[in-house]
Amino acid sequence: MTLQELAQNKNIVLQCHDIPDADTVGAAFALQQFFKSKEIETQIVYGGRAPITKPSLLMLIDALDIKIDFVKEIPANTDLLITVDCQYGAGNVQKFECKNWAVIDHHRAEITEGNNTEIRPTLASCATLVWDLMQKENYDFAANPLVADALYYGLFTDTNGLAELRHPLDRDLADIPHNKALIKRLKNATITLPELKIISNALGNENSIGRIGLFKAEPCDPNILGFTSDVVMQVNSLDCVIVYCTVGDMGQKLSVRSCSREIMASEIAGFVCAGKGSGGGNIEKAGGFIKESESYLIAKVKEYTTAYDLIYAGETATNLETEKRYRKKPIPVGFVKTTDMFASGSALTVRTLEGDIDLKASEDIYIMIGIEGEVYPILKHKFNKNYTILDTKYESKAEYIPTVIDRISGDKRNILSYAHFCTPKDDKIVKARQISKLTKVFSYWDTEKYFSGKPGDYLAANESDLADCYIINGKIFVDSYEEIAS
Ligand SMILES: [Mn+2]
Repeated sequence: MTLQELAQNKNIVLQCHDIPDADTVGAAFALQQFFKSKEIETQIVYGGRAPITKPSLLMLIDALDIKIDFVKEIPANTDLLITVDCQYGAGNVQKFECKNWAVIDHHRAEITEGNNTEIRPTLASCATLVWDLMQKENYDFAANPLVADALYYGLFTDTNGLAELRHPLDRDLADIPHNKALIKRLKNATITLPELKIISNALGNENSIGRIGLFKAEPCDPNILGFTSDVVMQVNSLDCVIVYCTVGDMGQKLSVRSCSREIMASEIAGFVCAGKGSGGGNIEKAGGFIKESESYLIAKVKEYTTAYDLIYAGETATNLETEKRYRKKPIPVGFVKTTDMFASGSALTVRTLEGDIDLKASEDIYIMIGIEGEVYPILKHKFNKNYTILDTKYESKAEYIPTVIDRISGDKRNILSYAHFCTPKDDKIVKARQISKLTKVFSYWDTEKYFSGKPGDYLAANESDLADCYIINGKIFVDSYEEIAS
């Protein structure tokens, strides 16, 4: 679906979800401005039980002069109804009958029909989705700073102050120029006095499991959960914190914090929510939702505490020496010399689907691009020992190609334009074992973050240095390694 297709209609209504937040309102406002640029007038509405009371949202509406109406019905001559940050007919949005409707949303798909639906649950905010759709129409954000402010703030609020960005596109939107003074004022108008009371009650409602703090709040905005978990994370005897509240009949909304290198907040959030909702974020901060009971949530947290094997490369005995030998098939992969992209010494961030990797540009450091688009750094001498450079231009079919950003200048480059093909030399031999339990591996490379393996993945190490072990995705391993005689 493209915005250009939707712009074939005349009387368009943009509907926000009930109890609107900054993401739905900001995204609807941006869409309204897009249609305006095509000389199409639109109306922004929302239904439900109550009008907006949230102080920061009222401030946003006022500051950007957003016209939004709390309505009981939509005009009879509506040609197209677009639900924004929600899905036509879903539970969180009042259903206004309209023959022709479209959906622009980033939540899990709840509806199966509809010709005009753009639903991308991998994005952290609807603002990110609208930004992507408008970029594809070459919308001029620099000339329309209020639109940039609306989208930025939508993303900001849906990700707990950018702490729970998920997709590379979220991180790209987070870099958009915006009105810092306005965002600062909005940031400091997020709670009301009654909400402060909810926070204070939650702080006293503790039920921790070992060093994982569990705190229950009364039903409240996700912001309030995030605020509370930030405070609780400061407690010296806790490594990780989950603050949650029950919403609706049987759902739990959670905010997660971690200060331990053995627990990634995004991972425990994903673990707890797996199959029952969705959870994600980054290493230190994450959030999630499950359609399950409170006791289910507590049981999952208990399960997490024993679900993983921990391996510290070089310290933990892995017994890989007794495993089978595998030869890496000579499948071409990509590589980039960091100094081909940026001047030596530049502080770089490689933005990947799995998260950001920080590096310095150096003659000695190359970046490898695997067959699934996964990237990892490699030292030049290791590269020369293990790979032969090919003379063909690099191409990739991976879903998302990493970008590399100079952290000082903000310069952004697509890794594809600088990459070349190489093939592993025949002598890359590893010993490997399929793992049957969730496993965290701290590699030589990064002592702050671990690689997570799931059952079916492989624990492997170069035959010449068995202590330098790492995880290889099960599918990638099967595709790119073959067993050889011992
Ligand atoms: Mn949203």
